[in-house]
Amino acid sequence: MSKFLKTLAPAIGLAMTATVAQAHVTIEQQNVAAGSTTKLTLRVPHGCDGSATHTVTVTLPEGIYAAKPMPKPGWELATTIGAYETPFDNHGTEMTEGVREVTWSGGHLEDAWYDEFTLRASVGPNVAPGTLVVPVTQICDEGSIAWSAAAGEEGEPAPTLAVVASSGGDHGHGHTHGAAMEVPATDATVTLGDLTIEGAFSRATLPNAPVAGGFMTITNAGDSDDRLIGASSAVAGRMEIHEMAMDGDVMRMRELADGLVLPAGETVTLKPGGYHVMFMDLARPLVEGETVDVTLTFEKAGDVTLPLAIGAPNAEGHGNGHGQH
Ligand SMILES: [Cu+2]
Repeated sequence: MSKFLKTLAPAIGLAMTATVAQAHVTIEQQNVAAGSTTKLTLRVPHGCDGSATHTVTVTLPEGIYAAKPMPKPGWELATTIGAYETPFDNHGTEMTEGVREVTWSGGHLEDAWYDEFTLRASVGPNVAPGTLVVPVTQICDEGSIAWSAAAGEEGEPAPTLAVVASSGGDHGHGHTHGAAMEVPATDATVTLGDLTIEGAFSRATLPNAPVAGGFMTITNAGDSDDRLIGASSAVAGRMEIHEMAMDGDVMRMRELADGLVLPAGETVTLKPGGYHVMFMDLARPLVEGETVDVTLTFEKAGDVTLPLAIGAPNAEGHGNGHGQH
């Protein structure tokens, strides 16, 4: 019996390591607008299989320009300059080269600790909406991890950045509102008592992504307020109702514990960067082009199940097709 337990112990230890390794190096900022200048925060949640990290290198993809890394106390900063495939118009000055790689080295980040590595950069105005892969190499006292695999590739997943369409000149730099990405629509309009729900969509997720947002427009034509108090789906272990709010200069989401109020006679829009229903503990990735059923629970109107169209990872809204207005 004791022999059996000894054999089991390493297996259990291995399983726990595998669970911890699910946390990946990621970029905090989820969506950046073409033509904007943005802060990019690399999050390093663990070392290399227990070993402390001493070096972090990020390779900036084509389309990311004029990068300026933030120095970190206790770490040496080095950059590699290289040519841009497409020159960048930096406020009237053509830049043909710039920082393509940033390395923070000589630090000491224990496996049990967490740290962030920051830079500021511009996204080219002509970068097409889509996913930019931002490879990171993490070097530890023992071993290293190449966070370099694109979605569907073998290996550790690279951090990614979703580029959304520029909102045009009138909103200034850094805004991601009003982006024009559209989703293959289900065109489902669902009514439930006085409520009309339209344009329900979500976004494709990367493999192993734990969460996703669900978005829609809800109109309450009645003369009393209602409230969205719950949601559920077969693809999520559980769901919550969230809002986005500024925390300092960082946008964060938080749960609306009392639900989302739907005032009488008004329309409330759940959209990226605002209110959303949150798929937690995703059972599988959401795949572009699919639909998933979600059941919404309202305080007064009761329950309704409706399909959400899964759009691109950076989808900003529900539409009737590309380029139509
Ligand atoms: Cu959320």
